Amino acid sequence: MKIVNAKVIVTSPDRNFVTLKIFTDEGVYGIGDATLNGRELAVAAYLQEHVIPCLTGKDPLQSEDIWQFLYRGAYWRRGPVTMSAIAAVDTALWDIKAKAAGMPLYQLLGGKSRDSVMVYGHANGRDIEETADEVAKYIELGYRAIRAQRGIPGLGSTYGVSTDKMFYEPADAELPSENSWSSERYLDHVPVLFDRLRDRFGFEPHLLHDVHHRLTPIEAARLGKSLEDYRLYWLEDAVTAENQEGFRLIRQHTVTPLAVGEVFNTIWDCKQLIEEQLIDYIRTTVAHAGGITHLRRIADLAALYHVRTGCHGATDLSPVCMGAALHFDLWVPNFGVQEYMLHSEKTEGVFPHAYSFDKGSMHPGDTPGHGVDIDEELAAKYPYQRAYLPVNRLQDGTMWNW
Ligand code: KDG
Ligand code: MG
Repeated sequence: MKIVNAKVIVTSPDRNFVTLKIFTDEGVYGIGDATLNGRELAVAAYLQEHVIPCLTGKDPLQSEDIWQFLYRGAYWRRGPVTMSAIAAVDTALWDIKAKAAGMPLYQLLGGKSRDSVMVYGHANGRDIEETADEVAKYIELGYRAIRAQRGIPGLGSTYGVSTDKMFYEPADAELPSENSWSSERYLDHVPVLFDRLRDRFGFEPHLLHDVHHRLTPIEAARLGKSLEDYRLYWLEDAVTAENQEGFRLIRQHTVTPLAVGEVFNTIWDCKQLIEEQLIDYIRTTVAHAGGITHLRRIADLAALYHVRTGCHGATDLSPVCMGAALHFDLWVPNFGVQEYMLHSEKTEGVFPHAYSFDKGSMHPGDTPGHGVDIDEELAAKYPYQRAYLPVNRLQDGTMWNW
């Protein structure tokens, strides 16, 4: 089998997605997600100008060698743009391989380790009661794991809180909008939310919370400690993780489980965190961390240190990534949970898929490949729209982490 052609499809059915489609001489094609929120065209250009010319003529079944060619063979390594491009190629090649074998992708990884995949949804509200009512809605839908976020009094907007609830979309402006932030206010208000949620819903539902990189290690340690009685499933991205040693301090102070990694793109970004057992869940996913080939390596390293997976699954990961991630989740022995945010109806139309949701769990489906396709005619009706994630400032105007 040979790769004869590849193309990049950029479409915006309510939000931007970049999809790579690889064609073979045997008529089988594969698709991969190359979406990097707010930087879509950088990945599209990397693929178009620097990756696609090297693919033509290669055997698509040699996905390991192609991965090594694109990673090891390149002098300039790593980074979100490069790794998203490599991920798209890798996902498309696994799709081709599984279609050629006539099997769902998870069978090629080693078969299923579970019947279905537990997913968590996002409950959010402007205040405690609104968030609690949203949690109730997710419980009603059968979710066993729910992420809860609340508005912080005195702050105009807070990460994770939206008016459109289930369809939360942070990349909402043609130029970055500005949020304002106060760690002091946030630290005072978050524990009260979880006190209320445990009081109303008991300890059965898994509750999760995302700090979105905003605290310092000592502040994160304090938050983790103050949440211990509410037994969170995880506390996510408590600090920015460039400084991996920073997690030692958090770990010394709290037994609240820690999750990190949605912005990581290689095993090197999480090596120390995993090896020193400073985290409990690794959040890397297919589209941003080098595809199935590399994600599998991260998961295998994590398994040695009791770290479980919790793949990123926000709306900016396309249904193609979601489908591939669900195959990975069904197989991976050290699975924890999968994030699931609903895509809009328009997005679902552009990406017909075999995966399904039932009472808080998902299944990738059993069609050969990863089970997600792209309707190119429909995709062409939604041209790219520039959209940025917000930026964040402290209340005195100092630039902070968003
Ligand atoms: O593009 C940024 C989003 O993917 C991110 O803000 C979502 O933190 C996020 C999450 O946990 O889903
Ligand atoms: Mg997050």
